[in-house]
Amino acid sequence: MSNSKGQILSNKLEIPKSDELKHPMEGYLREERFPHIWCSTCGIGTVLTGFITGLQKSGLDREKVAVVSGIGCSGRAAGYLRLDSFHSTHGRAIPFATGLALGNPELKVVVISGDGDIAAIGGNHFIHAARRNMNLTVICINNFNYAMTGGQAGPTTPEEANASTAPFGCYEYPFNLPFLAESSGAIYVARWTSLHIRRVSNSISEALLKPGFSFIEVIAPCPTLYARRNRLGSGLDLMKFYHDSAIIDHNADTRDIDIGYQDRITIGKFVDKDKPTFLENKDNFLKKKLGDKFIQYTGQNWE
Ligand SMILES: Cc1ncc(C[n+]2csc(CCOP(=O)(O)OP(=O)(O)O)c2C)c(N)n1
Ligand code: SF4
Ligand SMILES: [Mg+2]
Repeated sequence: MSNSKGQILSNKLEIPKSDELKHPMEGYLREERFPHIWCSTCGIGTVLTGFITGLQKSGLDREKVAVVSGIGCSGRAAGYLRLDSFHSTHGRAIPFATGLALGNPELKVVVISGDGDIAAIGGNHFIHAARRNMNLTVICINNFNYAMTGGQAGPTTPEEANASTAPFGCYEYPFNLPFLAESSGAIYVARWTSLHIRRVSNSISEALLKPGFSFIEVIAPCPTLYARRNRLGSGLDLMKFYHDSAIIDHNADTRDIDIGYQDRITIGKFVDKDKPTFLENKDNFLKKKLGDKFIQYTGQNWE
């Protein structure tokens, strides 16, 4: 692969020694792709930083971690990470990630993408990956709109919020993503805002170490479209709003944590349980059915 200047870009994970680091994130970002596309005070970069910190804290071997994104401003996350990362098509990050996780069960596969990508066009894949308890960590950056394509209303846009396709305000009922994830079968469900970045990174590190379908929603500012159309100010103003209106309640019932327009935001870790993953379940089931004829798939013996 080469960049626009014809320089060869390597996917090889050349990690600088700690005393040579200019920055703690160095080695985790594809600096040759900078400047990034994100607007000033957009929340996506903060979530990316939270992910890198969470990955470092988890102690996982980065050569065994893959990151997949779909399309959108949030969908650019994978492309900036110096990991095995893939920028897939809109709504198809979860099926792409499912293929990776099944093809190589040794990998920890992470999806980082937007609310539109995961809950609108990709909603079907989301509920079925959770139902099957696929071994994936899904991080959804929820900025309440389809930002990249001009600020259209999507399935998480709160009622009353203005969007380019809802000039008088949105009148659809939005998804409550933690409830959707839990009721579909996720074994780990949390919601944070980009202000609560230490909690974001701790949660990511915890989720990465849990086998099965884990889901983390991070509410993040989109100052250029969502905030501008709703006259909510800059990303910094939205961070102040998160400070004043987010309530941490780990015991909250996910059925009760809908997000209203500029209303309180309940955050916390709501679900943390253990259940056999899709592959464990399949192996146990087929072992029982086939006895000695059963050959376990390891990702190495498919031929
Ligand atoms: C199949 C298909 N349909 C529609 C689009 C246009 N499209 C690109 S990004 C996007 C929405 C992105 O919204 P979200 O996932 O919330 O990401 P954000 O930009 O808000 O971070 C849409 C509709 C596309 N690229 N492909
Ligand atoms: S349009 Fe919104 S989501 Fe996209 S980069 Fe700008 S601020 Fe971020
Ligand atoms: Mg969005």
